[in-house]
Amino acid sequence: MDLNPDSILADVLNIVKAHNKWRRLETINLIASENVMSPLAEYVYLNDMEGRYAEGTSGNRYYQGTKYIDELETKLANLMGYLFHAKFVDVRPISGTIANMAVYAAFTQPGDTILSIPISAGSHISHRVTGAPGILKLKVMNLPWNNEEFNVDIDKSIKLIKEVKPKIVILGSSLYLFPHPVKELSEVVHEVNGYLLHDSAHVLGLIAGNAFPNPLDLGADVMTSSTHKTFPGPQGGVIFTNNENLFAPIQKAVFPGLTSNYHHHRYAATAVAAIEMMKFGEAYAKQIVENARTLAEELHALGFNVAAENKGFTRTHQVLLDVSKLGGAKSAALLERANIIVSKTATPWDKTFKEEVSGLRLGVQEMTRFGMGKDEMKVIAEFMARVLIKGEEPDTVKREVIEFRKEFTIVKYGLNPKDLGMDFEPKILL
Ligand code: DSN
Repeated sequence: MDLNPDSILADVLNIVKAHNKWRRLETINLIASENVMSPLAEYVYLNDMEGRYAEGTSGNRYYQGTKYIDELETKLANLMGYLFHAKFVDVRPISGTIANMAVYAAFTQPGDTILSIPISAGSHISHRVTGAPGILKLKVMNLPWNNEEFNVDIDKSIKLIKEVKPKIVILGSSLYLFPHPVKELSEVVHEVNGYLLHDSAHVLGLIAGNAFPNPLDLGADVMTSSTHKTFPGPQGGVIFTNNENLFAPIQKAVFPGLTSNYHHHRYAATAVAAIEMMKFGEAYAKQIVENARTLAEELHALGFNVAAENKGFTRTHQVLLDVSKLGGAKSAALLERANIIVSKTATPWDKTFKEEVSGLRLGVQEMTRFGMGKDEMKVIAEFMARVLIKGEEPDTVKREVIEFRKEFTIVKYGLNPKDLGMDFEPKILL
């Protein structure tokens, strides 16, 4: 290994430049859990708060020098509370997983049972025994799932909740095509003295744009989320509730429980993203859902096996393809060679998915943010069919993808420093 610091430094910079060029300018990114920030959010993301500590809560810190962090944290919590109809908001969790873990830590004891949807139906790892609940020694049981409805089976779930009396029932998932039955389950969860937690990580931007029902309005006790999927902020986490009694233990679990620094430099960029959602959220969310629906229809017309045809394919940013013939991993790898970035996923009908999964999960939020509409979804579907159905050489398609992508490099539905009269445009390293 070359240990010359100058050549390592050159390598580091080159790796970053290559990544930025490839993922920002040359690929069609359909990873459903990612997004790009606006130029203004990226500009304010780099700030001195990055290196500071502010353990505690606003106005009640264990450190000096936090007056502006206090002000910003409070402002961001208020903004997010307004946007998502929550009286109490904790913006300190550094990720969605930490947000979920804080909720479990606040309301469960080792040995307690929680219910979440099956991993094959798209549950997040932080809802499962292999993740945070396992670390906290919780027992995790599956909510019954209905493949036809592509949703939680309501009647069977009500029966199970009555039998098991779980401490927490988690709805919301990483593969998320249709709203889960929050209203239908919350009543019975409350009857057995449990809490309904909705993980809104994937759909937060859609909720902000009124394109997806707000779980807090429908009876969820707590809503957790990350802040960087359809909601186009920096990577981070957040917890919402309207119940003051629940908020205090949640806050305690976040600190001193699970975090010591909160990566405060992301607060300003998260606030910019929230303001962008207030200004442009409706148009953005509507376009995302239309694009996802169009992509699903086009893929179906080109011969793909698209999930949930009987339900109109999707009501979110996501589309699920069953590519069991080729396999999820192989299909995703072929598409990557064509500069189309997707994630393989289990499907609810996969019997075993440890070795091979049969699905591809697609998300259109990032390409929508770069200004793509229904016409572009048709082009993307055609690119995918050429690689996966017609068996065309991915390198040939890749050249066309790079050309196609050149027209879509400016973030829409977002703010730019120029909008505020600043006469420059921040640029990532290229
Ligand atoms: N695992 C991520 C996803 O892709 O959905 C979320 O953390």
